Amino acid sequence: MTTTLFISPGACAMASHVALLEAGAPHETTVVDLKKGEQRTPEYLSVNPAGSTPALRTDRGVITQNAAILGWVAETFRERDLAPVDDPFEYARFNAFNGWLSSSLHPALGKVLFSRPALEGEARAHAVEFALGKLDLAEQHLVEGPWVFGETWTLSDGYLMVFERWARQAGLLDKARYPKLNAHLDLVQSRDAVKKMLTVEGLQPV
Ligand SMILES: N[C@@H](CCC(=O)N[C@@H](CS)C(=O)NCC(=O)O)C(=O)O
Repeated sequence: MTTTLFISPGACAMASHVALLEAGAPHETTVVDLKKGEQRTPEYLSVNPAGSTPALRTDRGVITQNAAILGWVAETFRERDLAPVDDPFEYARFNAFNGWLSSSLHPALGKVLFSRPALEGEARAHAVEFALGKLDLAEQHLVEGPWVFGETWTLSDGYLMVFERWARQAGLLDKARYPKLNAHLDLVQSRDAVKKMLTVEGLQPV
């Protein structure tokens, strides 16, 4: 089965893109240019009525949400050891972390980076502090190091990388305040699947 992943280069769909590459899953990518508003064309809305990327078209229909796509990839390609799918407790922790990225870290950083019109003054300062607080939580409590779940790499590492890249590009990933997250980003970007994803999306390591 070949799937089609709808991506926007550099956006959060990088997490699902890395997952397919780590799995060795046969797939194609289709670019949805968010700057041109292609996520709101009738053609794309027929794929994902929510008008956001990623979306993964499979032979059974479309899956949206990075967290769900990561779970689907991990379960479909079990033999690749992409997540602790055979241990209900550890798998719940994997899903909890991905849910936190989706519902907490992503919106907090997204507000700083993508608010239109751009935030200014006190509003921006407040949004930055809020986002830094989320990164503090990851640094101090959620990420074990060197990978999110200690010695074992999982698909959560590719998902966290998205937000570490955004934070570093925005000058928010201070090396002294976030040593673990900085080391994690460098480690993730050295993986072959991640290098391939960056090449396909026309990006560079940051
Ligand atoms: N929680 C969703 C977030 C999806 C999302 O917000 N994607 C952004 C790109 S990072 C998007 O497509 N935005 C387009 C828009 O809001 O118009 C997921 O992880 O899949």
